Amino acid sequence: MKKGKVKYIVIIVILIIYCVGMYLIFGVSETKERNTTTTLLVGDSTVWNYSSRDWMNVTNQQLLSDVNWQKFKVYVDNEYFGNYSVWLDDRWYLFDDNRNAVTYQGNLFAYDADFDMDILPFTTSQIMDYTYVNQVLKEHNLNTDTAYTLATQSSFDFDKDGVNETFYVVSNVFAIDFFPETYFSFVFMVDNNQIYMLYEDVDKNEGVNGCKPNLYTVADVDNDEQYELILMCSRYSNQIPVMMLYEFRDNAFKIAISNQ
Ligand SMILES: [Ca+2]
Ligand SMILES: [Ca+2]
Repeated sequence: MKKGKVKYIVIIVILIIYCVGMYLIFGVSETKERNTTTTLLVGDSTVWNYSSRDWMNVTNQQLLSDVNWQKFKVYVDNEYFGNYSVWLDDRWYLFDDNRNAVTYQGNLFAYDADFDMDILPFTTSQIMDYTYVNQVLKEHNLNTDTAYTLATQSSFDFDKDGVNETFYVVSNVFAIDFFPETYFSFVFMVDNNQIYMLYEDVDKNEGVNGCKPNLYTVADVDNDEQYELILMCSRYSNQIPVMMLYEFRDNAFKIAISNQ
């Protein structure tokens, strides 16, 4: 074989190895993420679409009505409820395969995706130990001797390291039997004695301003093996609640998408 030809073959072989290597390093994970698409129904006023690593808040009437009669995996209060066709009016209505209406009561979370979503059930209880809550209040120059309209905690293994993190939700908005000068709402996670803030809102209290937060759903909505967290913040009366999807990245919670 001529020397020049050998050189040529060696270069081609190196190029092929390089291309295969690059595909294995970057291509496989890219393909997995690209293929992940999902539509989420969160409560009655929020539809989120995830595709090509991008979130979209679906508000367009045409796109919303396209969802009608599509089949979703439905969860109510974070418990699996069934596979139903959905139909939107003043709220989501559910129908079985014979188009019989199925009634439900509670917080609706439903998804249509090309993967089985990991949804983490959790329970909520009243806060017993206010150490971290008091720390947050002090950091915001708020009096720790305060009344609450909401003070709950939930513990679950958010980062999958085998140890539970605790999520605290406290607020004094919409008080009836007391009238604080300043209202506050905080949602934070405590992991290893560290506080990680999700939601903080402090302002002058006018009785009906601000919103009352609560943990809505914990699920791996994009199938990357890390949980995301949906927070609902209810506003006064029948105004549409604020829905926010949080992801935990670079040691902090960030909002990936919100409904407003
Ligand atoms: Ca953990
Ligand atoms: Ca995820």
